[in-house]
Amino acid sequence: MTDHRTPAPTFAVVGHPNKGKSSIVATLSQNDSIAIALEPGTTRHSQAYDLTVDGDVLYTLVDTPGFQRPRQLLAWLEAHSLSASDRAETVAAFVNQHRDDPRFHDECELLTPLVEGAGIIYVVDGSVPYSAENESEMEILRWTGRPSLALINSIGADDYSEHWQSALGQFFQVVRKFDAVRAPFNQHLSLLKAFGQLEPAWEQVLDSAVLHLSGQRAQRKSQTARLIATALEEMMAWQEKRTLTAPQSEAHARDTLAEQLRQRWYQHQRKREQSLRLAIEALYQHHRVQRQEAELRWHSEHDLFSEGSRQAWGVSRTYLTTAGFGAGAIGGAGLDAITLGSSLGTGALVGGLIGAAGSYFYGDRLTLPVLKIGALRHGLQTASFGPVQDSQFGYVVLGRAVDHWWHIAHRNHAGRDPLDLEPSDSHWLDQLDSPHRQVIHRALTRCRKQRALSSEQRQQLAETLELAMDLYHQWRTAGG
Ligand SMILES: Nc1nc2c(ncn2[C@@H]2O[C@H](COP(=O)(O)OP(=O)(O)OP(=O)(O)O)[C@@H](O)[C@H]2O)c(=O)[nH]1
Ligand SMILES: [Mg+2]
Repeated sequence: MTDHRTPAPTFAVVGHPNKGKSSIVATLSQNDSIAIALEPGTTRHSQAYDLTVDGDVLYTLVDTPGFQRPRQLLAWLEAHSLSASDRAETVAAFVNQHRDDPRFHDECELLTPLVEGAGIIYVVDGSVPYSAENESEMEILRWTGRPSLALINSIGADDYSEHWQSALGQFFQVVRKFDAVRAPFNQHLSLLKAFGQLEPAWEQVLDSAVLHLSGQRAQRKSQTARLIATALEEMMAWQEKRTLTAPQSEAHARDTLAEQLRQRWYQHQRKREQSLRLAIEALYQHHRVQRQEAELRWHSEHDLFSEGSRQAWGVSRTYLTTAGFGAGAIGGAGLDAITLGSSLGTGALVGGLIGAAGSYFYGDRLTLPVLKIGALRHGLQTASFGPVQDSQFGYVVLGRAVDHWWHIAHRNHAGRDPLDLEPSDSHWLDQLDSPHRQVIHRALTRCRKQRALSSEQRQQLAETLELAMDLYHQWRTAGG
């Protein structure tokens, strides 16, 4: 727990205009609502952002406007200071006297949190050369007497960080490289540890912040696994039903009905998938992720039900045979029982069909649900569409969900690029061992037969999905 006797430290993120100050604040406070833009002068006022975990504020970051007139400000300080011992007071006096002076609006905004006791995070752009202009800024910051750290954030492609390192080292206790957009989570943590080194009173608070954030990250992963498990359960079992008042004997009427129910079924599945996306994004405090298109057309060429989607996300035949089901090829006679496209060559079918517990699934193709019309009872008939007839659909949903999770979990809050989810061409789930494959496969099969999972089975599925997520991460980071 956070020690409530020690207040959470506050850091003011300061520097030249347009060097990534707001980006650093967004990433370290996990807040994607902060304005970040190409134009200098985007941030006009100082604004504090808390990082909270379970209601505890772990630290506060203050986003500030950039220095506009550092030389004039430094000249004023030098003219008004009597000795080195009154420098911090001289800075405070400057702010007091210039609060309403429009020429020094930005300087007063950025110095105020420092006068009030914040630590300093000075941000520079390592992709442009060091310039003497920065010296006045660094000198002013030194005058405040506050604990300070410099971050070299790289906006462009060039690298001048070594020059920066030696210059910054003369003014700041700690100098670190930190890319607001790309720095991985463990670098966020090591940066927090570095903040703790600035002042003895902050060390323990920031060490505990690191623990809290690591714990939160692990928890978010488990929660994601549960969210995916629930979505899979619902989507596998989903059925559109309608009660018919007149018997649907005519082929034309049946086709129309099938089309209506099919549309509704697809729409429901797409919406359910979208709500899963949003739930995972909310869990990671990403509220403004831009996807390429409107919800239902999201990644339309890899739509939930397309052949491309199946190829990208479905599992292989080999996978299915090792999911623990009695595998056996069925001869041509069995084919009529399944709604397969006629385009499939016989060669592709050999060994491809697996009979399991009275159901069929075909590893190389997504079998779509069909319209069923029940027997006439009391003058009424029920028409139904769904659930899916095989589990391949579940693997597609799972693959897409895990991929989306991974991108969200590794997205910094300074990121403003649209999220483009490229389908994978590798069956990463092949890394999963046979017992765990069985857990997933049994759950999917159970759900599509509309038998509810017990709470134990649900828990087991979520734990297995979490393992699958780890494997996905390993596959990704191994350069897959
Ligand atoms: N590639 C890359 N771009 C960055 C990074 N940090 C900032 N930028 C870009 O640099 C520009 C300025 O970023 P801001 O975070 O708004 O900079 P700022 O210092 O707050 O700017 P002002 O508020 O105008 O003083 C934006 O276009 C950002 O997208 C980074 O780490 N990598
Ligand atoms: Mg800004």
